[in-house]
Amino acid sequence: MPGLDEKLHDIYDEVLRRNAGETEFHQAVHEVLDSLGPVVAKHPHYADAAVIRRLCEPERQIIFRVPWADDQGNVQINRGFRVEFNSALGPYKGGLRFHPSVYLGIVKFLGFEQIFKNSLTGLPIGGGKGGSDFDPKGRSDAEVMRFCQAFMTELYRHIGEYTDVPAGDIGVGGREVGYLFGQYKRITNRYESGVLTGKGVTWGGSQVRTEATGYGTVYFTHEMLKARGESYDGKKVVVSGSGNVAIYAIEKVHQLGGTVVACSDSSGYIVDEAGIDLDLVKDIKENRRGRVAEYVEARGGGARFSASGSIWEVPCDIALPCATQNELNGTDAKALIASGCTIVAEGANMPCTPDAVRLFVEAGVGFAPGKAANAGGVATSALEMQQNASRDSWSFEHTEARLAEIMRGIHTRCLETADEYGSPGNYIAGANIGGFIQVADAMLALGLI
Ligand code: NDP
Ligand code: 2IT
Repeated sequence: MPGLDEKLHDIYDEVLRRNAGETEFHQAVHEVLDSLGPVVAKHPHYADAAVIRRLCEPERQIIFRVPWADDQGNVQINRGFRVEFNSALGPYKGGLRFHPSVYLGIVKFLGFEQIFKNSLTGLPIGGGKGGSDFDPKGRSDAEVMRFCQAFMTELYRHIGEYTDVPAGDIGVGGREVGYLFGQYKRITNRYESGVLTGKGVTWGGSQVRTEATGYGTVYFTHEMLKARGESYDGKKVVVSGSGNVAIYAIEKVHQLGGTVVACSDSSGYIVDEAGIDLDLVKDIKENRRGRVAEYVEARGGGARFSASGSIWEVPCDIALPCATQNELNGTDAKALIASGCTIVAEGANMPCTPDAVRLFVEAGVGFAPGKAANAGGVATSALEMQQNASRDSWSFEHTEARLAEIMRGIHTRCLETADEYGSPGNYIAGANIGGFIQVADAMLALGLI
């Protein structure tokens, strides 16, 4: 790929060579290296001390067999992963993803992004990610439980409050974290609350963790709007996905006076110009574990479902991709720009392709990368760890106020860093450089380890 300065180009070549076929990981590394030119120009010691090369190599990668029995008694074999990427700032921290597309390249891209995201929160957490190619769709509750127990039967030996603290991601929510925590507790005979986050509030979880990623993304865009003298009032918003992040992004947009007119799942998207009825979406996705298509029948009126085409063809002022990686491409970006969209923030991890990002930047669309915009989830996980460590639990209001403050802090840090390194207003540069410097300085302080 073009555009990298010579030292960074060599590092990128080495990443390509050593991680063949892991295209999402290559993409995530390129995105960061692309921002670091002005940093190594100003501070050559980062390149000379091989900090960047070390950052691109995970500290530890664990791959394991997950054998379990389905409801018919058939043996199923899945593959489990935990990539412990960087622990310079704190214990490895990041979610677990259960989705059939999961392979090492996806876990590594997510773990790599997590390093910089976690650094941006200003909280003491390193970066990691894990998951499995297990597909929860169509599985009974008992099957999901047996799978989670089998997964934890290997994972437990690698994690701990001071070592590595997993949480949820795609396909892993409160139910799965419950089964995982239960098995950890059984195997270790320890009520070690701080080993996992995203727990239920009655057994060591934090208020607001469920809402935090979606709420945080909307808080971040609210700061972007304020920086332009605008607000959410009267804004038309499109949110892709209908999972944890999407649902609570929709909730907060509505609370702030905007209207979400479309959302989606992997089978298609729904449009409701009157505003998405969130209670109905929650019932379909959280209770019934159904498909968004069911919305149209239940809602009637002007709502429609489309199984083909792209949700990004729906005109909007603000677009929040909250489903999965590379779900918004160059064609989608052109459609959004043509419809007058002025802000795009990544609620998901790396949902916009490099092409789409380039088009947004060229068109002057305010673009917030996931590392900054979706950091509210992991930040609230770190608040959950704080509460677990002090055997305390905070109120919803207090926790939400902390989240809002953290998102404001990340927004300010992005803009100040972007200014300092010659890219005023560029949230991509701000997030990548801001996240990098703190980790890199810690790595230098800790010596060659
Ligand atoms: P969920 O599993 O709760 O929801 C995922 C949503 O995205 C579902 O609507 C799902 O549709 C859709 N989706 C998933 N994969 C695909 C695909 N390949 N193609 C089309 N649609 C897809 O996950 P989350 O909401 O937790 O995660 C969404 C994104 O946010 C991910 O990128 C995740 O990494 C990121 N994220 C999550 C955080 C968290 O705290 N949970 C924190 C920060 C980022 P369907 O139901 O049909 O599968
Ligand atoms: O991508 C992410 O930041 C998450 N899935 C949340 C990780 C966490 O540890 O809360």
